[in-house]
Amino acid sequence: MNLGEMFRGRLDIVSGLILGLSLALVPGAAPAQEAEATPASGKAAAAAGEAAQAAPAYTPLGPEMIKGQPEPGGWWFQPQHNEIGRDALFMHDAILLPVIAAVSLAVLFLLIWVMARYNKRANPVPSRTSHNTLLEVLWTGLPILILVGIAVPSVNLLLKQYESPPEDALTVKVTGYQWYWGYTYSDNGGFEVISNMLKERDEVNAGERFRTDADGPEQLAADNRMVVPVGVPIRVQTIGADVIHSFAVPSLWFKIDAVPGRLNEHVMTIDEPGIYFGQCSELCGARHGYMPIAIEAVPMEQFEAWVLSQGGTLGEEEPAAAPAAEPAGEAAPAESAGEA
Ligand SMILES: [Cu+2]
Repeated sequence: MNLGEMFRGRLDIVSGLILGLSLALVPGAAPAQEAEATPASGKAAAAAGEAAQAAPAYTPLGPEMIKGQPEPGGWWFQPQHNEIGRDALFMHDAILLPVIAAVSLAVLFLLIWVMARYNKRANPVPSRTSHNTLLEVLWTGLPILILVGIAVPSVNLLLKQYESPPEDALTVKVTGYQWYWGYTYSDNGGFEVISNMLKERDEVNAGERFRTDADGPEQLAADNRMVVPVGVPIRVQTIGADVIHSFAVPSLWFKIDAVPGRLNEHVMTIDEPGIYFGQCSELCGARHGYMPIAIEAVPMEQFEAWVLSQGGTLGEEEPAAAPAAEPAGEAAPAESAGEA
């Protein structure tokens, strides 16, 4: 690392600290964003009414469409709903687990055999054998073969999970906030949907929305879901607005960190319409356990109707709108790098 890089690194840290401080010094910032969600969805409802005449109306999927959620007493992986998930689950169930079980049983058998057959009582006169070339070649070669046999499909699977999305993939930027999620539809006019956990009936003030069974299970249901089209690749970009969060949905086989100042990317393709639940999976503060993820995959026409109901655009009519929606925090490190 040369001096210039060191200096730049320092500046990044300083600008990060300033950003953190300014966030901490604006106590109203987070609740204000939460409060904004209500009028926005009200506006959206009005827009949905207008859109209903022109385009096919969007209706949220009902609880019968929940496909990815934990089950009471569940101890295995959730059923997978895309190709990578199925491949990875096959790797675990059909390759890794049998190999682990076979190796463990073989070692257990050897231990018991040695204890029973070669103890002092069974062998009053000890053997003076110290080498056995065949055995030594076997117990070195066999594990190497097993490891290579595991490594080849394993690395292939890993590479597949890091594949870049195709150029025409739909981009959704997921921002982790303390303690809710924001979904920005960069290809659809750059609007952001704020998603908060729905509280129970006895936890809300009069008139506030509370969770019903139509929304999903307790602690997983969200007021606004991340709506995406089914069957097409989606470029999921994750970033943290304050601390590190992690965007994870077990039934879609991904867990991507949402790190402040860094954009992570993952291609998500969902096979069939449905609701898939997940949770923030990086300890991010006091309400870390209360920022569920609810992804709703719908056919393309339904998705487009939903986009219009949110005030978004279809296609790339307004690419200029996207940069304006970027949070100011991202610009800070670039500026300081320029100064250095
Ligand atoms: Cu979090």
